[in-house]
Amino acid sequence: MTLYQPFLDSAIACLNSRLDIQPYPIPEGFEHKSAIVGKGKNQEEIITTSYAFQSPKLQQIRAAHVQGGKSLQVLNFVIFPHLNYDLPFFGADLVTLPGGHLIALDMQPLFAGDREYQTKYTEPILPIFHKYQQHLPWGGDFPEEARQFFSPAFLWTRSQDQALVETQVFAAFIDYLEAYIDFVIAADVITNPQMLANIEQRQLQYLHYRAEKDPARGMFQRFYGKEWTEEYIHGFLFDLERKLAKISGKG
Ligand code: DBV
Repeated sequence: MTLYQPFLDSAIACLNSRLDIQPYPIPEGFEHKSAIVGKGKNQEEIITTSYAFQSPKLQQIRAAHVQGGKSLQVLNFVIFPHLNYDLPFFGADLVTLPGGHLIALDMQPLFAGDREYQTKYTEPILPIFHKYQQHLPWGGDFPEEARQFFSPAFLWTRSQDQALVETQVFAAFIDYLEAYIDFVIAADVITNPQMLANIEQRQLQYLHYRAEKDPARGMFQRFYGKEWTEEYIHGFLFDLERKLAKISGKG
């Protein structure tokens, strides 16, 4: 059992028990990918598996799980709401590299600067944030341009301590996900045309940023090549742009 497998299993179990989730298509070649890297004694098989679901209010719930031995484990888990809900994104980036663990967990707001939005989608999370923040000290600098996509409840830490990941980070991940599911259950459909246009615009900005700046791009290119990586990013991890192009007949 690798470090993030229980995170993945528990997340899927939570989602299944509380929402009506259905499979979301994963393009061929992405469900399971493996490569052997390194030489001799340092040889390691790097396996990336993908998971994806959808629900009536959630356009895509998806996870990428990279397993490459003790010093390379990644779980990137993101939920994209349908464009007729004002829900935030659920975003978890759990990364174990030779230098240690890097943890990013947030409900990423559509409208970070909007007071009403904060009251609705950030304030309820703050008690959970404070509960874990004391165990997970601020991880330091992160890209300035990413700031607009994070909430004040952004848990961001770097640690060498695997036990901390297995206990506090695991509990935080599940608490954030449960709180996210509460939001999903409570969310009402948006019909105001101006609001719908704003949601689509912000979702695309977010997606664009994440696809453009994906910090895993270098890693995936090394393991699986450039072509596979770009297809994986734009055709699966952050696929909304292509889906919209298809709907409007441009794709
Ligand atoms: N990150 C992803 C996806 C990954 C992934 C889809 C499938 O968005 C993994 C894999 N993140 C990943 C890896 C690293 C990071 C780092 C492998 C390590 C990269 C390296 O050091 O080589 C939050 N993730 C990071 C970093 C941040 C985030 C700030 C450090 C980047 C750096 O120091 O340059 N998560 C990241 C982010 C957003 C988010 C910027 C949102 C806007 O949700």
